Parts: sequence; structure tokens; C-alpha cells
Amino acid sequence: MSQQCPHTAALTIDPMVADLAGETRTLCEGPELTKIELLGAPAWTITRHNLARRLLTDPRLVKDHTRWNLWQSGAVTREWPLIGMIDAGRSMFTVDGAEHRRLRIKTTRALAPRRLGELRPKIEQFTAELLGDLAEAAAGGDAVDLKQIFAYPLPMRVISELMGVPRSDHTMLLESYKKFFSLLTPHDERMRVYAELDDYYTELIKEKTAHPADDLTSDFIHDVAEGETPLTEAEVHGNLKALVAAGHETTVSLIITTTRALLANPDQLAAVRSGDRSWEEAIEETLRWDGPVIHLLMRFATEDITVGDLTIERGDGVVMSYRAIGRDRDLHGEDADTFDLTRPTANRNISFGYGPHICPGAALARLEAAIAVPALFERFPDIRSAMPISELGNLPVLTQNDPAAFPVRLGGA
Ligand code: PLO
Repeated sequence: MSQQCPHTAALTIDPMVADLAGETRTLCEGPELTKIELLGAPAWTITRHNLARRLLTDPRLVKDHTRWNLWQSGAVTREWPLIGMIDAGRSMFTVDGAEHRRLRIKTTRALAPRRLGELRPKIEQFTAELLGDLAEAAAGGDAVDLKQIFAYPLPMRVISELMGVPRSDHTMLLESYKKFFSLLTPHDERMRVYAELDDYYTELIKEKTAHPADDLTSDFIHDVAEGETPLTEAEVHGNLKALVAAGHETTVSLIITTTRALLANPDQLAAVRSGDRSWEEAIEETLRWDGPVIHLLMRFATEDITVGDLTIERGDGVVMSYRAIGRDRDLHGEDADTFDLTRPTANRNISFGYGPHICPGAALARLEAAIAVPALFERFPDIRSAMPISELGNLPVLTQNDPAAFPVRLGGA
């Protein structure tokens, strides 16, 4: 595989995520534009807030992976374990420009803050149900996995409510996405998972075509306004799979990491409980400091782009290292590595992205966390980690901040 710059060695991103803190530190201490290697594929990554904002609004960078020199040369193929992150079908996630707006408009509207009021009672209901499951699992006094029982099922229920995915399919979907993201999944199995998910969504679209319901999938298919070009079946398919994947995986992470940050910092938890600080501030600082996305794959240069004395060449791939970006000292200060609810710049994080592709589900994600996390602390005021928090590791997932588990104790002493 070609190496564009023989002078600087690329930093190999570890797919097993054995030392996330070390990797983030290296990126933060390195240049704003850093050469990395992703499972054999060289790419650039952006490690600073200002450069990220500049490039995320630069139309010379696009999501279409057929522009990638390594794709064009055949150096990267469907065999590459991260291929599903970029060769993801035609959707709001993979298309730019005027077509992007067309693909995205219904979703931005459906997920606008004023529309979320309709989802709130559902989120509260699911939260209450899952808190009941937690209580039951902890009844014997044993430690329970907050991820498995509480954080993991909740966002899937919420996004499914919006998209019209039946409850009976949640277990299958969660299992499939686990294999989709894990870099320990063997190639053949990964290909099977891609195909099964694609078939699943094709069937769901058939069902919603024949029997429209009150959900966004049905709106994609049936709700076409005057003068609007309807979404093709491939576009409905791409959007649907993007929304289900993005809508659950990332929010599981946010619920766990916010809870974990507060349990690791009892003084700050106390400040939230006393009302000196808000749950929203805790969520925002978590998004900055321990957010759901580590590396976002990927954009491709349609022309040479100059950054300082370096050039991103036409065809090069560009990653956004959001974890490093959230810890940019130039913006957040010398203590950017600490979780601090009084940080004045916390809400300037771009952990939901920036520019035309900024996450359309950001308000929903914040709402889910703002319901789930306080409800958890209210129901179980004595909750504490059952393990030293510094020993909690991530799954072998390169792009996502995906805690393997979070064992907690819920009872009294
Ligand atoms: C997941 C597989 C789907 O088939 C296509 C898809 C679309 C949107 C992507 C998602 C995948 C992975 C997680 C992503 C999401 C958009 C936001 C989310 C990247 C590739 C983030 C930022 O983690």
C-alpha cells in the first residue's frame, strides 16, 4: 500500500484499543494533521478543533469512497475490516451537496428539538422499564452490568420507535451491530452480517411500503411534498440503516460514559445532585472529554488541499479524531484532559460534528442521556462502580468509544 510521505512514519491506530489514553495523548501532542494507518490503509487524521471546523466546511472533501485513491487502485477492497464504515450505501451519511440536503431534510425535521416532545414520554417509559430490570438483576446484591441491562437496550428502543422497527427484532439487530463494529469478527462473518442487515432493511421497507405506519421510514417512502423528488428505494434503505446504526450505538456509549465520569468524580456528582451544576452540563462535558466517537471515517479529497506546509493530495482519505479534538488545549485549556463541569468551553465541543453533516440526532441523543442518567441516580442513589473505573476497557472497536461493560453495585452498603 502506497505511503504518500516517506519522511514521517504513520501512527498505527490500534484496532484492539489496548491503550486509548496513550493513543489520544500521542494524537494531542502530535501535529494538527497527522499521518495514521488504519488496518494497513494510510490516511490523514485531524486532531485539532479549528482545523476540523475548517475542513468540515470545505467542499473539496467528500464522503464518496469511490474518490479514495486506495479504493481506485484496488489496495483497499471489501476485505478491509472497516469497509462498512465508508461503503455504506447511498444515504445522508455518504452523499454531499444539494443531494445531501434532499436526503437529509425529513430527518432533520423529524429530529428537530420541537418534535422531540413527542418522543419524551416514550423515552421516560423505556427508562422506567429498564430501571426495573436493573433492580431485578441486582436483587441478590451482586454487581450488575449497567451496559448490558440498562444502557444497551434503551437507545435501540428509542430509535426503533422513531423508525418503526418492531421490538421483536431488537436482539437480532443489537447482536448484528456488535459483530459489525468488532474487529475480532472474522471476515466471512462480517460479510454475512452486512448482507443480513441489508436484507433485513429491504424487508422492512417492503412492509412499510405495503402498510404505512406513523414512523419516519414510512414518511421516507410515502410522504412526498409537491415539487419534491421522492427518495429512491436505495436511498430509503441507506437512510434507514444509517439512522438505526447511528441512533443506537453512539447513545449507549454516552449513557455509560456520563454515568462513569460522575461516579469517578464524586465531588462533581455532588454538585449536580445539589443543583449547583446541571445534568446537561455533565452530559456536555462528557461529550467533549469521553464522547461516543473516537475516529470518524472518512472523507476524501477531490483536489489537493494545503494545510500549513503539508498537502492532502487528491484522493487521500481524511479522518476526524474527535476524541483528540475534544481535548484540544488551544481551545479547552491546559487541563483539557480533566473532566470538569465548570469548564467554560465544554459546550463548544464538536463531538456531534460540524458543517453540513453535523449529527441530525444530536438533540435526541442529549435528551436520551438527560432522561436516563438522572433517572438512574434517582432510582439508585447508592450506585457505585464495582471495579476501579480506570480498569474498565473498551471493545476492539477502532472508531467508536465502546466500553466493554460497566459493572456497578446498586444497593446500600
Ligand atoms: C453503520 C453501518 C450502516 O450500514 C451504515 C452507517 C451509517 C451511519 C454511520 C454508521 C454506519 C456507523 C456509526 C456512525 C454512523 C453515522 C454517525 C455514527 C459513523 C457506517 C458515528 C459518528 O459514530
